[in-house]
Formats: sequence, C-alpha cells, structure tokens
Amino acid sequence: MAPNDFKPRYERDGYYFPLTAFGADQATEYGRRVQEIANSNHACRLGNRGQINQLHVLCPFVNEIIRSPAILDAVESVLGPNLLVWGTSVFLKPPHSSGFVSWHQDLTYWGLNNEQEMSAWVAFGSVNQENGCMHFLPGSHNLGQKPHRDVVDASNILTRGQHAEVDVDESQTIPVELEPGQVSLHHGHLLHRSGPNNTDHHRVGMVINYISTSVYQSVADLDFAMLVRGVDEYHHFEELPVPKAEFDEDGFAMHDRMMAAHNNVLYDGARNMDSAAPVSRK
Ligand SMILES: O=C(O)CCC(=O)C(=O)O
Repeated sequence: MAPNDFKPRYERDGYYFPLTAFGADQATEYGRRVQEIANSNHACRLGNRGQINQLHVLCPFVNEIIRSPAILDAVESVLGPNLLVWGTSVFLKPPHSSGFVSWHQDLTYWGLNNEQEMSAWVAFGSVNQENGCMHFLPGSHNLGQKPHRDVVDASNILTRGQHAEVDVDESQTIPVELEPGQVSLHHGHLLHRSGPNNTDHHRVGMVINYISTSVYQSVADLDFAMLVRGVDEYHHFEELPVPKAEFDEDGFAMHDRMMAAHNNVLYDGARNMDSAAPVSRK
C-alpha cells in the first residue's frame, strides 16, 4: 500500500519523497552493479551524453528494481492498476564532473498522448546537493506543457540539451536529497534540474518512467514498453520480454530496436544537435 499521504501530496506538489523501496545494503549492491556496467565495454552501446538507457531490457536485476512493490503501489495509487515501464535511464555523474541537467519537463519530447505517467528516481547511494541531486519546483506540474529550447552544451546530459522557457525562482525550489534505497516520484510536467557532482564519489541512481496502459505513442508508429503490473488491455506498445540472462544477444537485439524507436520520437524536430549522437533518450 502507498503511504496515506502519497496521493494528496503528489497531486498537490507534483512529486513525493522520500519513499523507501529497498534496504540500504540491497540498494548499495544494485549501485555497485550499475556502476560496474557504466565502467564496462557495454556502456558505449547503451546510451550517450552521460546516460545509460533501458537496462531493464538487458539485466534481470534491473527488471527486479522496476517491479519494486513499494514503487508500484505508489504509482498505482495515482495511475491505476495497469502499468507499463516506458523507459529507464541512469544519468552518470562521476566524481568531480561538470555534467548537469537543465530545467525541463520530462514529457516534452516523449510523444505520449497524455500525462498518465510518473517517474521514480531510485537512489543507490546518498544523493545530495554536493553530488548533483535533482531540484524540483513544487506545483509546476500545474503549468502544463511549457515550450522548450534545445541548447548545445557539452556538459548538459539531457538528450537535446533542452531548457524550459520559464524563469525559475531558485529560492522556491526543493533539493531532492535521498539516502540509499529511497525514491523520489515526479510528474511528467514537473519542472526539475540537477547540478554537477563536486564530490570524490560517483552519484549512482536510476530513473524509471511508468505509464498507464491506456497511454499511446502519438509521434511514431512503433514504440515499446514492458508490463509490470495488471493487464494490458490496449496493446498500444510492442511488449518487451523480461530478460532471461544479463546482456544476452536477444536482449541486445531488443535494446537496439527500442532505442531506435525512442530516438525517432525524442529527436523529432531536433535541430543543431551535431554534438548529441542520437543514441540516448529522455
Ligand atoms: O538524474 C538526474 O540528475 C536528472 C534526472 C531527470 O531529469 C529525470 O529523472 O527526469
């Protein structure tokens, strides 16, 4: 069951944290494995611009993370019982790295037909202002979809370097500090950003994008998602299989197809993106 205050606070503020989904030891172990992948030869095939994308298609342990009952209960309390995962991303922030994420709303370039979506950011280590945690602008999900502008900046680890065209009063924003195993959840129209990592340690976490099965892709004919709770009575997305083994060839083939489909959507209408190789998402 979701905490009693989950839905009212989420609907009022556009986010909720902290929700505890994993014990600290379990979360630290997940973080160790994710970091191992980030340091491996696989990393360059899995994303770009400081992201690793769609690990849930390739790694059974990530598939376990996206099915956390604590997270699914919270998401279900707002989106209903039938849930898909549309994507997962690890935004890499190595020690003393300048990578940042500009103010944006997630749903801007995802091509989804409505806002029946929620993102869960899972901390595998401590996440704070020093190592580049997210900052939220409370209530900004009520602004609806704001225009965004693509800005080429090598340090921006968002796919298109997109900036929401909004003047955000930083004094009104909330730093999303989390301990290992804690999760923050946010609405696809909530304005958020994150800063660089000024510490000696990696910042390790993963974001999971949940949608209701009723959502459909409005920009492309083909898109993929994975059923994680309930039933999919719509079949708007090609269903992703649960990976059987880590990084097997079937998983890679599916991952390549999914990334190609997402990139069609994410780069729709993109200009001046020479520095952004279209292999990442979000
Ligand atoms: O991990 C970060 O620093 C940014 C993540 C983000 O923008 C998101 O989860 O939507």
